[in-house]
Amino acid sequence: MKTPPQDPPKAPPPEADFDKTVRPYEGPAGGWGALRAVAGAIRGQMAVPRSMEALHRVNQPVGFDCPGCAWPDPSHTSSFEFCENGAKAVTWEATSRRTTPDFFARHTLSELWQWNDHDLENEGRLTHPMVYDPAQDKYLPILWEEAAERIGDALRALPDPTMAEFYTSGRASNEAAFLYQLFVREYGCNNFPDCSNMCHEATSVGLPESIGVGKGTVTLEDFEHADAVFCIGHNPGTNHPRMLGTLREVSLRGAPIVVINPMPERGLERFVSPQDPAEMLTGHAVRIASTYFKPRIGGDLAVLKGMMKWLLEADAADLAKGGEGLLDRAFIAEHTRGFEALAADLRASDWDGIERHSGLSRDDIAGAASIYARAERVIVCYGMGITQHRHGTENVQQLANLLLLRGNIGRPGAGICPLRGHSNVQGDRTVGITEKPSAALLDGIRRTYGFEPPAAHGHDAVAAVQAIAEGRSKALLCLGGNLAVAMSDPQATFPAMRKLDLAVHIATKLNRSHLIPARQAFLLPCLGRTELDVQAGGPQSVTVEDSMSMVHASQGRLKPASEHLRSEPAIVALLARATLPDSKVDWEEMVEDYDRIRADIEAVFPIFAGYNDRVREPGGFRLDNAASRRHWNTADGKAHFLLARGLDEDPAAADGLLRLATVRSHDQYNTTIYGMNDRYRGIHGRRDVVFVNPDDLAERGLKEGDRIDVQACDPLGAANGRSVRGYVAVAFAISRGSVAMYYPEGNGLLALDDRDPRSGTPGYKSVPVRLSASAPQAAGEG
Ligand SMILES: Nc1nc2c(c(=O)[nH]1)N[C@H]1C(S)=C(S)[C@@H](COP(=O)(O)OP(=O)(O)OC[C@H]3O[C@@H](n4cnc5c(=O)[nH]c(N)nc54)[C@H](O)[C@@H]3O)O[C@H]1N2
Ligand SMILES: Nc1nc2c(c(=O)[nH]1)N[C@H]1C(S)=C(S)[C@@H](COP(=O)(O)OP(=O)(O)OC[C@H]3O[C@@H](n4cnc5c(=O)[nH]c(N)nc54)[C@H](O)[C@@H]3O)O[C@H]1N2
Ligand SMILES: [Mo]
Repeated sequence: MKTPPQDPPKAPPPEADFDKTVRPYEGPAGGWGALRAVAGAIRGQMAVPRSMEALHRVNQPVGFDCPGCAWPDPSHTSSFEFCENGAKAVTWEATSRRTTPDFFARHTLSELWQWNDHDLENEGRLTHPMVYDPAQDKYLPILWEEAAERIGDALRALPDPTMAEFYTSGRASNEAAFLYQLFVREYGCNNFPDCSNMCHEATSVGLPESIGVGKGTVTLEDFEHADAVFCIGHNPGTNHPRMLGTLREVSLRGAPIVVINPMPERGLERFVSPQDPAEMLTGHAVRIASTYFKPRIGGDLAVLKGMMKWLLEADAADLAKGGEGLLDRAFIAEHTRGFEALAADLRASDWDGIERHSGLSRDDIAGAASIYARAERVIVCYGMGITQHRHGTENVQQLANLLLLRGNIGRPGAGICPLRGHSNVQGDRTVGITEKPSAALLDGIRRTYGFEPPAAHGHDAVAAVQAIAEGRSKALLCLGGNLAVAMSDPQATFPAMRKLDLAVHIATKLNRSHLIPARQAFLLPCLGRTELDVQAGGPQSVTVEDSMSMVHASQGRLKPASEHLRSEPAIVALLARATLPDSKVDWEEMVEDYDRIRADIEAVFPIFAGYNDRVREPGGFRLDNAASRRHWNTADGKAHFLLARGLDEDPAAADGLLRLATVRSHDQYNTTIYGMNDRYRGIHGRRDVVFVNPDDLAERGLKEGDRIDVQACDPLGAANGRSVRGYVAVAFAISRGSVAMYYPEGNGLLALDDRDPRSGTPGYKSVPVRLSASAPQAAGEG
C-alpha cells in the first residue's frame, strides 16, 4: 500500500494571464449575472430535468428546505424565491453524476488525494456503502448490514466509549440529529464535535450569559419595523442571498442600513432583485448600505466600545441640556445588571486606542453610533466576521451590550440576529447535539428512555481532533461534513486522523475527509434534502430550524440518486442497533414513521409541545425564545452587560504585521467548491489569491499580480513556521492592515490552539501575518 502524502492540498494551478483572471466587477449583486450563473450550474451538473424539478420545490409549503443557508422564508409559503446560491446548492445535490463502486475500483485513495476539492465532489453522488481495503488502498462495496455489524463491533471493542468522537455537520435534520445524540448517549459519551464549534459557538456561549438564550431574538417580521439595521461581519450576497430581499425592503422603506466590514462586499452595496421584473429590465439597482464602514480585521471590539463610549458621552451631554438622555434607563434598571461596570470600562477606554485598534476615525464611529441612537428600533445582524476571532465570545457580548443600552432586545423591530451557517445547524443544537448536556436534557432522556445518560462533558471539534492526535480517541463517526478540511491546522489534523482505528462517514458526496482512511473505514451514502424518503410508514418528511427559531417540515420528491441510499435517521438507527444490542430504544419503530421521532423529541424537550401538529401548519411554528419576551434565563433572571478585556485580541500591532481573515468565495459552500470564480470580487478561474490594500502592498515594495508568501505569526509578530507560498496579490479596497484569502486554502496558517478560549472557535479571521515577495522554494519543500 502506498502511503498517501500528508501535506495539505495544494491550490489549483494558477492561470497564466493575471488580467484575464482578476477583473474588477462593476455590476450590482443579483441581476442577470445571477440567472446566468444558475443556468451554468444546472448545465454543469448535467441535471436539467432533476434540477428544474427540484428548484420548483425549494422552500415551498410542501417542498424541501433549501440546504443553502439558514435564512428564513416569508412564512415558507411564498412562490419560488430566486436565489443563485440556493440553486447551486440544490443542483449540486440533484446532479446526475454518480460516484459508483466502479469509480472506486479505478482509483486508489492515494491517487484521489492528489485531486482538488472541487473535482472530488464533482464526481457526483455516492451510490453504495463502501469499506476501505488497505491492501489495495481502495474503497470496495459492502452490504449495509455487514458494515453496521463491523462498525458496532469496533465501537464495542473500544476500552471506553469516550474514546470515540461523533461529529455532526449542520445539514442533518432534527430527526437525524436527535437519533444520533440518543445513540451516542446510550453508547456512553458526550463527544459531540460539531460544525457549529467552528462557526457560531461564540454565540452559543456568549449570548446565554448576556440574555439567557444562545440564539437570535428577531423574526423576519421585525425587519419590517426596524428603524435601522446593522450588518456586521457577514456577506449575505454570497452566503445568505435571500437576506438581500429583506435588506432591499428595509432600504426601500428608507431605514438606514449600516455595514461594518473590512471588505467591500457587493451584495451589501447594491442589488438588483431577480424577483423584480422592473429592476431586471432597467438594471436599476437598489442601494443596500446607507453607510459602509471598513474597520481593520479584528477591529470590531474597538468599534463597538467606541460606539458605546460615544453613546454614553452623548447621553451625558443630552442630560446636561435637560434632555431625557439616549439610554433606555427604565429598561436598564428593570431588566439588566452590570451597567456601572460597563460604563467604567468605557470611560477607561481612550479614543486614541479605539481609533488605532478599530482602524476607524472617531468621526466614523460617532457617525455609526448616532445612527444607532437616532433609531427607535434597531436590529444587529452578524456572522463569521464577529465570531471567528480569538475574542469571538467577547465580540458577541459587546453586540448585546450595545443593544441593551437602548432596550433593543425583546420588542418589535429590534433585536439581535446571528446569521447561522448550515440550514439546520441551530436545530441540531436544540435537539441535543452538545458536548455539555444540561441537566434538563439528561432528565429528559432518563425520563423518556429509562437509561442513565453520561453527564461528564465531552469534546468539541478542536478537543476531538486533539484527542485523536494524542491517541486518546480511536474512532470518528461523521454525520455529514468534511471535518478534516474544515478544521484549522491540516498539518496536525490530517496525520492525526490517519491514526484512527475506525472512521465512518455518512455523506452524499466524496470529500477529502473520506480519503483519510483509518484501520477500518466506511463510507455510508445517504439521501439528500431533495430526495423522496420512504420508510415502512410511507413517505417521510423531516424538520429543520432556521436562524429565527422557525421550525418547519421539509419533504424531498426526487427519485433517490441510487436505490442503495438510506436516510440519515435510518442509518443512525441501523448503527445504533448494531452497536447496542440491549438498547432501551425501539430504533426500528422510530424510523418507520418519523412522527414517532418527533413525539420523542417533544417528550425529551418540552419546548416542542404539539410538535407533530404544529409542524403541519403552513410555515411551521416558532420555538419559544424567552429573550424575545424579555424573560431572561440567566442565573439571576436579568440581562447582563458583560465586560471584554482591552480593545483587541492582540496586545499591540507589531511593525508590519497584518491581520488575515479566511472567507468564502461566491462559488463555494464551505469545503464544497462549486467552481473557481468569485464574481463579485472580480476573481475568475482561480482561488490562489490574497486580497491586500494597495497601500499595504506598496509599503512592502509589492504590486498587484506579484507572487507573494503569507507567513503566519504569533500576536507579537514572530513567525511561527506556518505559511502559504506563491499566492497572487490582488490589490483590493479592503481596510488597511487587513488581508483576506479563501477558506480552506488558508487553514494551514492556524494551529489548533489558535482559538477563542471561551468558545473554542478557531480564530479563522484573526491570523497575524506578514507578506513578502515569494521566495523560491527549497528542494523538497512545498
Ligand atoms: N453560498 C454559501 N452560503 C453559505 C456558506 C457558503 O460557504 N456558501 N456557508 C454557510 C455557513 S456554514 C456559514 S457559517 C455562513 C457564513 O457566512 P458569513 O458569515 O457571511 O461568512 P464568511 O464568508 O466567512 O465571511 C463573512 C464576512 O466577514 C467579513 N470579515 C472578516 N473579518 C472581519 C472582521 O474582523 N470584522 C468584521 N466586521 N467583518 C469581518 C468578511 O469581509 C466577509 O464579508 O454562510 C452559510 N451560507
Ligand atoms: N479557514 C476557515 N475554516 C472554516 C471556516 C472559515 O470561515 N474559515 N468556516 C467554518 C464553518 S462556519 C463551518 S460551518 C465549517 C463547515 O464544516 P462542515 O460542515 O464539516 O463542512 P461542509 O463543507 O459543509 O461539508 C460538506 C460535505 O457534507 C456532505 N453533505 C452534504 N450534504 C449532506 C447531507 O444532506 N447529508 C450528509 N450526511 N452529508 C452531506 C458532503 O459529503 C460534503 O462533502 O467549516 C469551518 N472552517
Ligand atoms: Mo458555519
